[in-house]
Amino acid sequence: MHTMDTFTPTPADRFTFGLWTVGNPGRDPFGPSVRATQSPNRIVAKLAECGAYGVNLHDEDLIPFGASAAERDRIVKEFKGALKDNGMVVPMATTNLFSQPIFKDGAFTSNDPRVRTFALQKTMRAMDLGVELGAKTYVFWGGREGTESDACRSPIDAMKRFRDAINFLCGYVRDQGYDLRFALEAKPNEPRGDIYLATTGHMLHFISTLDEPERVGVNPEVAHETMAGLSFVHNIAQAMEAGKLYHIDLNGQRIGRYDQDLRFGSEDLKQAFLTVRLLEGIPGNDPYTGPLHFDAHAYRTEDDEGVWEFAVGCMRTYKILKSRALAFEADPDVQEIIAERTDDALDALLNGGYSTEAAEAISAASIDVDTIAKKGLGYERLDQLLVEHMMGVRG
Ligand code: GLT
Ligand code: MN
Ligand code: MN
Repeated sequence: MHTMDTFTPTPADRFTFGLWTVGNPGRDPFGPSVRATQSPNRIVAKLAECGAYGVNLHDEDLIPFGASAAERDRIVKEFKGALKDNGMVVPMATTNLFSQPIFKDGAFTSNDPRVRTFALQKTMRAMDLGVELGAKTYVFWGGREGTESDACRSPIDAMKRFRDAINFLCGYVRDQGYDLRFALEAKPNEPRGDIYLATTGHMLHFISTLDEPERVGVNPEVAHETMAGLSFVHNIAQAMEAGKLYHIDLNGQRIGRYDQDLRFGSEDLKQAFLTVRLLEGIPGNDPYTGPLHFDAHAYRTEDDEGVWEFAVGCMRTYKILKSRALAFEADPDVQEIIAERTDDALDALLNGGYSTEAAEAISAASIDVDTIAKKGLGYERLDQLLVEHMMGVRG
């Protein structure tokens, strides 16, 4: 399909896709499927052919809702065979707590204790499945944990119920001795009018209120933070700095729209460039070393061939942006502008924390306010260099 070059994806790049992503048949609220439903085993083989490292899944992506134990075991056995034959792994698993009608008013936050019980039951079974397939990360996306009318329940009770569920499931994982971390995925709205814990920042605080906060991190998605009009780079930076970026959902999105889940880098290329730069640790931070997951799908205009063009496109764009980011960082003109302005005495003071002596020294420091205020910072030049590197005319 593509000629091999330095941007051809390989398993060493750690790229993953959900079964639901490349398996998306193009159904939307206005029309039915336009592509055939693919078997999970075919998806595994095709992804391997494209150079992906692994595949992620919801319980129901693999095992139809209501399947018998015998049917489940047969499907799992065949799926494991497909993984082995194609050298693919399952790094992440999750539960579908949004499709079945019983979850129409949420799962863990539902007012009905029977729904909450069923949600825990389904999640424990899906965790067993994920662990059996080798998953090390378990994602929680609260798809229907939200409201159209907040008169239906106290949002304070919703927080408590969500916390109780995550605490309970941490207990289950401990009890089973599973090596599994949780990654919470935020989204501001859709399919509900408002979804609880709307952004990655909300999730980060929520995690600090859990019984076992070390087990739990975040799974930020480009589209979801962009829908809320937020900077994806700032979101992941906060998560990385807190040691909480346990997983990531890469895709493309334009602000103010429904959840588009477009091919990575197909919108807001500058944000995508800065995202890759940060994930790879290019400015000097600790890199993100987990799987690079694309939670996206092909346009509804596409046939099967277009789906695999889409998948390869996500991965190639990531690799191309990485090489562009390295070239940008190595450019002396760039370095000259971003080089940290240092002052050994002031730096020591600022990094030393509070003491009475430091307060006195800071009070006494003489700062040339006018000179500093007058000087331009060169960020127009810096951003133009960034754009030129992205467009491939430098480096
Ligand atoms: C669903 C959602 C995604 C989540 C998936 C995990 S399912 O497609 O739109 O953002 O990451 O449940
Ligand atoms: Mn997602
Ligand atoms: Mn999305």
